[in-house]
Amino acid sequence: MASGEGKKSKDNASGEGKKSKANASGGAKKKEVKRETGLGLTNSKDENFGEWYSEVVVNAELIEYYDISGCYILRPWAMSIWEIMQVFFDAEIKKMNIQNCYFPLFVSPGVLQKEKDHVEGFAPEVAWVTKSGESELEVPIAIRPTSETVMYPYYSKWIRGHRDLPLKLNQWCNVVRWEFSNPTPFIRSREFLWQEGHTAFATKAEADAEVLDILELYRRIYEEFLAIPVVKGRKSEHEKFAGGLYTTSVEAFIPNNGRGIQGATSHCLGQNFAKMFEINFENEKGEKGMVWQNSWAYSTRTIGVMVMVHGDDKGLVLPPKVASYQVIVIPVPYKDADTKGIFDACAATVDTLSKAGIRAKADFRDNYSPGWKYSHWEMKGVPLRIEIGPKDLANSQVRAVRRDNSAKIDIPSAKLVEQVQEMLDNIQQNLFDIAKQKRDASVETVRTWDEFVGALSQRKLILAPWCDEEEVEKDVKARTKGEIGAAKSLCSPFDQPELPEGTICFASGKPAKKWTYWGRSY
Ligand code: 87F
Repeated sequence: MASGEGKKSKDNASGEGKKSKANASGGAKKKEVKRETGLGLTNSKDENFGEWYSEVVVNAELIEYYDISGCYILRPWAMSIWEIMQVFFDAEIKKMNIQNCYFPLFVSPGVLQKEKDHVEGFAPEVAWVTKSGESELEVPIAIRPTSETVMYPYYSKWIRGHRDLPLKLNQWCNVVRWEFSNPTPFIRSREFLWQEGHTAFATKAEADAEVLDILELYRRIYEEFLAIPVVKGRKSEHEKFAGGLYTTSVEAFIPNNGRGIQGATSHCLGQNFAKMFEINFENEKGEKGMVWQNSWAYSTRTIGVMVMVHGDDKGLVLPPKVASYQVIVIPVPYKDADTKGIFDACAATVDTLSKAGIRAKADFRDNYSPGWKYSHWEMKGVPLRIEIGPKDLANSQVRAVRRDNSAKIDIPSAKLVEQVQEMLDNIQQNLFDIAKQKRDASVETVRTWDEFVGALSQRKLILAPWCDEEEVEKDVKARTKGEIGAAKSLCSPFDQPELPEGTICFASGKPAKKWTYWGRSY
């Protein structure tokens, strides 16, 4: 790795662009650690968001820090969330006749630089292999930051006639971008996992349709799986992928620090890459044409957004749809209780739930108390806890406790599956509803520059009428530059409020063309 940077930095997620000095002033913000168990968080989400995030991802056993800054170990608890989303997305794209493939991790310098415009701005982030053992490589080799330049020479080779189209490939892989600003687990890391889709069509109409079909899948990942509301929209010329024609995205919002976050992108590349890589085909009439291309991706960033949106002061809160255990069953034997009976009831509960397709697990460890287990599984965000003690055994019932709102109910054993399923569905819906309430409460519609600046200082997600001029966006960035980062456009929502004739741009005073979301962002 040419960058040779191995120093350990303590990452944070405050999104304030600098390290927050955690509790330097005497720990007034610290909550007392539960010393007896070692469980519990020392930082609170509302008071010290960045430190809280760093603590949650580690204490919930999602990640472990690594000795290379910006690189993180994804532990099974994180990987299982990724896999659940992967199973969904992979099946959906297969229904669309998109096929999986795998291209190499390494890129030769010639190929990487072929599409200059696209690589230029990103060049500082490309990591290079320069040595093998002690000897310098004759030609250094780049590590893929994305795979356009890796794949498209072969698209040129494989596509000859209209019968070779559409060509629709996807790969699940890792990419490396040697970021220098504020690394944050899941949100901005130097290596991350994603899927990247790269498709080629005979017509623009087909490409346009696919851009939106994929974007809808991304919306579903966020809203249906992660219980996070997103806005679908189009990126400005300034914020789009420079190598493409236009970029669409799903945008989420973190109310605690007032930052927007791009959740996933679906680009129409137009014919830019086709020109560069000579991806041509002959149509039915024997005429030559250039393909229309798309590319699209979502990454492990999804998991970070989920932690930020739903987590609380007890730790992670997992939406049931992505929880690897949806139910944790904990035996609560008292001194003289029928311990074997209780353990058997726990095992039977897991068995019944599992047979019904509910992901359940019992914690039979005998070196931890029930209280410790409660805290442990709360920290890990398991949606539903089932406790079984002597009274429950006697009454043929179990006690269920929700992670999202701590509500407790007794469920008769005969109605176990039905009621647990109903509670899980309620938790999923409740998490989405609360996240949407908070997001919506953060939206502020403004019409003037003064209102814009006021809303920005209150960490709002700002909806403003805009003239859609690139120079004006650059000006907004320049005028809002400061300690905690400049404001930029997030997207112009597809779902546009009415824009009455004569509405003027909040920043330039020129006629407004569209409503656009603005804010600070990750
Ligand atoms: C970093 C280094 C080199 C982003 C980079 O969004 C190149 C790039 O091209 C780069 N960071 N990008 C843009 C990626 C565009 C596009 N690629 C396929 C996607 C979706 C998946």
